[in-house]
Amino acid sequence: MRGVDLGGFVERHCEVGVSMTKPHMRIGLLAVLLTLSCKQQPPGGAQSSGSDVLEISVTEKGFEPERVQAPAGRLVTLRFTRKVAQTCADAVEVHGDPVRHMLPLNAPVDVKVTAPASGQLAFACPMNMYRGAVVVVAQ
Ligand SMILES: [Cu+2]
Repeated sequence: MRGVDLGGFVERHCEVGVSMTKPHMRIGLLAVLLTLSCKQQPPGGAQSSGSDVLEISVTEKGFEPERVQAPAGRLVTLRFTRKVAQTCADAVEVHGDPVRHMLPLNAPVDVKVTAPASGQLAFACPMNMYRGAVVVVAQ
């Protein structure tokens, strides 16, 4: 009876234990940079035709203005511009829209939405701390 050579076995299993810890912020920044490079329309791009553009800034207070108005059923463009580096609102989620829209610093991001028939359409940062809404108004 020969003893089993455990040397190789142990070595192989020790290699797996490499830690891949990365700071959360690093990942967030990477996501922002990726968004910048592929999906962004140039700032000051054509503000053309048809749909209303509603400008919303992200400041240290959150979304400003917090509430914008649109006629019932109207297709409107929410143009988010994040103006502060340190905020948890580095992205926005619109109710009913599965896409998380990243908000790079100082780069306007257009999100087209259709105003509901009545009431309001809410949007918020991913952690739902800063909130805002498109409020339906009579024409
Ligand atoms: Cu948040």
